[in-house]
Amino acid sequence: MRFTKTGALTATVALCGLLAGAAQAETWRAWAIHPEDYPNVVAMQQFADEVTEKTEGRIEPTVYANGVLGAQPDAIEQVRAGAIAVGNFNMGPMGEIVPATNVLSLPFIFRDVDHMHAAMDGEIGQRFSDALSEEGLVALSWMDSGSRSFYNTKHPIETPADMDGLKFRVMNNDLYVQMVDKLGGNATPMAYGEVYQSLKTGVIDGAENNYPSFESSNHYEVAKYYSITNHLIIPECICVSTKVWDGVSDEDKAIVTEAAVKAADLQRELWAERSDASKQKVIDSGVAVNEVEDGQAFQDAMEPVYADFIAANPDLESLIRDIQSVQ
Ligand code: GTR
Repeated sequence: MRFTKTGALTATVALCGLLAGAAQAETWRAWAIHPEDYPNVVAMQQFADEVTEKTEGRIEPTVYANGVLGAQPDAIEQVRAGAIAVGNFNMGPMGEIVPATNVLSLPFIFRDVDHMHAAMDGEIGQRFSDALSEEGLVALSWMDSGSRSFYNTKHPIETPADMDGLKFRVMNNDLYVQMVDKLGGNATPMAYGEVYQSLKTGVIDGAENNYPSFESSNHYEVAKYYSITNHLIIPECICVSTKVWDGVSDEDKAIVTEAAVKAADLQRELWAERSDASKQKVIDSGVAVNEVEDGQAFQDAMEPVYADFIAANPDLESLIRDIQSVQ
């Protein structure tokens, strides 16, 4: 091949044209912690497809599943920095960044999942969205995450005394350390991706999660006792980086928001099915599932956690009371 000056010029002009075209299409990296077939990731994929289609490729999200873009606390920071555009985040690790969201990590703050939805789909959800937006995150919609219970490799937990001497992995939030401590166990904050190996090698004795996570992470292969305490019901968001959002046109903001709301609707539907299926799968595999004898004992043990939290965050007491009074 022979290069002439004009040829090189034409090629350069063509390349610039291509690059300019590419610059108009915004590629968004979307963070997701779970595997591709998990309800949240299926929903994120639907979100990505719909955004690409309806914006005619002006915004093209790509979903990175299995936490490959990093552990959750780091990914939240990356979204705030604008390096990752969007993510499906649990409010648990969010508390370290957005203090108001810690209210959602108070054990037994919601009576049940319906109570959580009633609060988050209304004015209270808006208060959390406002708090998130002050820290660089735009919450577009709220997903379900069921309720979390303890599981371990040693024996069933019937009363808080059964947690004595057991080491539990918790998500990265000091409230969970206090929670386990007040129940008599030992807590170790750890990234989700490290839990399976740590259970297997005995670095920890247990952890806590909902059925779909317990099952899809394969923790159930190692931890054969799942004890229903339902101590945490923590919502999850589809959250976009404010840094990215500020550059989006109003027309595309409307498209992205609608896609996120539809994705959350799909997630909630799939969630209900997956919870049942995961429960059945773990039971079939030989996991002993038990209801704790006295759920009230677990709730009573949380009184000092609430007292300390309110003492340290007096401005959040009214939010706690408002949530509790949602019917
Ligand atoms: C799951 C949740 C994840 C992550 C995980 C964990 O239920 O969907 O976002 O928070 O729990 O325990 O780290």
